[in-house]
Amino acid sequence: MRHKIAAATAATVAVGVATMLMAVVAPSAGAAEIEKARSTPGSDCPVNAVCLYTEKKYRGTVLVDRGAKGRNSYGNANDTFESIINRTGEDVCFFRDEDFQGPKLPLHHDKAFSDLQAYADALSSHQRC
Ligand SMILES: [Ca+2]
Repeated sequence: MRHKIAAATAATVAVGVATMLMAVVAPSAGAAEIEKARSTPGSDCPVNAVCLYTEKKYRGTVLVDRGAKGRNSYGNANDTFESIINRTGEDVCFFRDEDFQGPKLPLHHDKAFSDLQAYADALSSHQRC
């Protein structure tokens, strides 16, 4: 009788360890998936948002704007962006100056510029157009 109880206890412990191992493995697999998603440039830009990146090809620091009115200034981030994505479903115009002033760069809905070229490190506002 004692042996049977001991065996049952050992089995319970074994299951408990297996469950703990599963719990340890599962989150790390999820983290790997997130890392993979982030490694695809631009994949961090959500639907209905405008995303501006401080480096070409949608890399570097990203500014995500979900506002329907756009931005009349990027503040300290003015003149720092080198690539942009428009996932708003509407055409968006980017401007060299604050308050939608200066030379204008239109970006059609669901399009992107991987290299802003003449507009690199120059954009300071955007709005629907
Ligand atoms: Ca500017």
